[in-house]
Amino acid sequence: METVAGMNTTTTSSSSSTTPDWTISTFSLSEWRKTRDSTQLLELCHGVGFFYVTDHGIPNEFFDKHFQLVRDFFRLPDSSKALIEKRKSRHFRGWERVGAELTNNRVDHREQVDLSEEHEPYAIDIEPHYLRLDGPNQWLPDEVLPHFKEGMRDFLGRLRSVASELLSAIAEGFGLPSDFFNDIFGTRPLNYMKLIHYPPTPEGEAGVNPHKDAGFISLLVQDGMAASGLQALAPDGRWLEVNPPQGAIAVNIGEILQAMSGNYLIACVHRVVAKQQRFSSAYFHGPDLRTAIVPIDIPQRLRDAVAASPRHSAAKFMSTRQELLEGKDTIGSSSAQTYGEQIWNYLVRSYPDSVRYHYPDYIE
Ligand SMILES: O=C(O)CCC(=O)C(=O)O
Ligand SMILES: [Fe+2]
Repeated sequence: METVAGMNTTTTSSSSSTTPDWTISTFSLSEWRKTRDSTQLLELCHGVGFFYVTDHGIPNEFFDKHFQLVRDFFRLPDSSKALIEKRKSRHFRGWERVGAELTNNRVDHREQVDLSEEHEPYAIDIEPHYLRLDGPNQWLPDEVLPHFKEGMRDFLGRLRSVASELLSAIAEGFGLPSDFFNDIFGTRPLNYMKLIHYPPTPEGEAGVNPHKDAGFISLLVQDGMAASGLQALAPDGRWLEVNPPQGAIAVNIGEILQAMSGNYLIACVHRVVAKQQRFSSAYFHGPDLRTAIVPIDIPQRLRDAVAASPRHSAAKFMSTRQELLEGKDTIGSSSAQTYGEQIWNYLVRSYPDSVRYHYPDYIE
């Protein structure tokens, strides 16, 4: 069996045809630091669009402590968690109970806390309207949950560094300067994260329904090896179980990189169906909301590869709420023009009632 990045190619004796057998491969960040060779990384992001990053420098103990805090939070009574209820925040930060979120008009069976990098909010009537999403998080008082705020900020910072290094590696793979993507993050980058508690998923439902992520790339960690249920859609239409090796971080490409790379990199569709209770934290690496999503200059041979592959050339983006109401496929849209618009579309799709409450003039 010959192993190409992200793909095992087997030739069976009963047939002379070659059957690609898609897998999720590992990428060693410390190895890349030594070689600065990004070929494998680009292939992984062009293939499944999902991989495991190892040797990233964040020790296991850090994740263990993080998940102790996460479990402490979710163990609190609902009356305490409701102190930071997400519906109260016009920046869409805070806690939401199971069933509060929609993905593709289907309810997600999970409970979560949303946090972002924090900035002073803009004026309440700023235009474009999506800039109103930038602002503070909601935090529980320290006496309710000590050390939570520092712990979460620390986590956000650590994952941001790994994500930023991965973007350098991708930029170099395209023959661009190392800081190419990092330079467009601007003065108000909107990295955000979700702390998630999945109860066992009821039959016929999903912890989170199939979707592509907004932003550049997403980094996913989970508490406990056996408790996955995260699945990535392979190019052949099968769901691959995402089971990172101990200490590794699962990474997937977001819609910005798909759009900017002219679909050379693919934002992989994924979902969660949890067989047992699961805790995970997802970090979404995103720039300033004003960042324009414009195609970048990639080498001609990579453009040719997109043109030669219907899967790549026809790859789409998450449909807007309006498009879904009009009956469009769940992933049948073109790219948003800015990151702010991408995040706005996501919130309108997932939280129409909250958007109507905070921004009644901006949703039908
Ligand atoms: O829980 C996970 O591992 C993934 C969550 C996810 O895909 C998301 O929130 O976008
Ligand atoms: Fe996701």
